[in-house]
Amino acid sequence: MKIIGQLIIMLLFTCKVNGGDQNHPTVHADSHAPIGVMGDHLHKKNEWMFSYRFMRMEMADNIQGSDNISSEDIVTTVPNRFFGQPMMPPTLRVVPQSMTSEMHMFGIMFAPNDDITWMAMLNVIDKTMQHLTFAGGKGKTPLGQFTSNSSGVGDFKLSALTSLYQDDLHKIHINMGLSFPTGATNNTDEVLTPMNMYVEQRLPYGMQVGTGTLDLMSAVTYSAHLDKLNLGGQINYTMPLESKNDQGYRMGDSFLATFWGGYAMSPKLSTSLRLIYRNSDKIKGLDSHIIAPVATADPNNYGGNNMSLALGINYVLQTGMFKGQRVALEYQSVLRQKVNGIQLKMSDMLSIGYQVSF
Ligand SMILES: [Cu+2]
Repeated sequence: MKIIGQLIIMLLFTCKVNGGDQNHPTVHADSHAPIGVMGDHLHKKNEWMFSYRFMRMEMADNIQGSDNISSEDIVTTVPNRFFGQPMMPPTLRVVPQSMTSEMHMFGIMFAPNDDITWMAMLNVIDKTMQHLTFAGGKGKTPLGQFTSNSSGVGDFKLSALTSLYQDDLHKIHINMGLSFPTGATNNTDEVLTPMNMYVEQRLPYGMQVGTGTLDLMSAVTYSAHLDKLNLGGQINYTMPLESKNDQGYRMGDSFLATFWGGYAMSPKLSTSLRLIYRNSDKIKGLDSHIIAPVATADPNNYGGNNMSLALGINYVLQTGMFKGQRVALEYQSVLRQKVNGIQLKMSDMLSIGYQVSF
């Protein structure tokens, strides 16, 4: 957190030096999409933008498909796909209870000309999962709880944004990018086994901070401004370009569609409402180091779809040394979800962001 504080101070200072230009156009609060949307705008020739976003996502309780399932039902009825291997019981014995994912996202945008804007992003990720282990090979007796933690730098992303159409009212652009496998896929932590031993193990897929594959990211974005009202939408598709990573698997393709509307109460302040639909496939392949009687160790228990609604607020500072800097917040809540197999239930997501261009 200290490093982030220093970085923000550095950015503020940079802006004071470069942002003093009185010819710089006034930035309005509603000139960008809600803060949870990535790559929603292009820049003018020679413009730079730095952004920092903090995202926090909470998950709790388990669902099978879209129905709740208790920890006791999981450990007595759900088969363990590793049954038959040494020390592996016939049913699952460890149940995730909750998960918190935090991301610090650093982004840079630069436009060498009016037709193309480059965007680079790097995330620092921190994931924590609470588990409940049940005693022995069968039964409903809890043994104890344990927490897994995994953190590090995620996958580095580089995209190019190009305008397809633009008039006074509407804009359409496409994003094409690559996600490079800079994030780790082999993080480990101590886990409590049903035999009451603490063992250092490779953490399941969802606890890793990278995908391990080179991924293609594509998106098309539409936005419109009508006086105090702004509307927009973005459709994203991400797919791995490799059939498997060094560990032997690949993440599923993912699709995201989002639509938003914003209202500017003043040039400084705007609010937004956004609908988000996500769909992702299960993991293909298997990491032979991930073997445990827990749902997260099975590649079939990944992917699914969900629909969320987000409320956002944007504020732009328009005078003084902070001129043109934008701070924004977006709070997302899941309306409905359906998962492949058994997974923790997504609940809320909070995004806080800071953007400055010069
Ligand atoms: Cu930008």
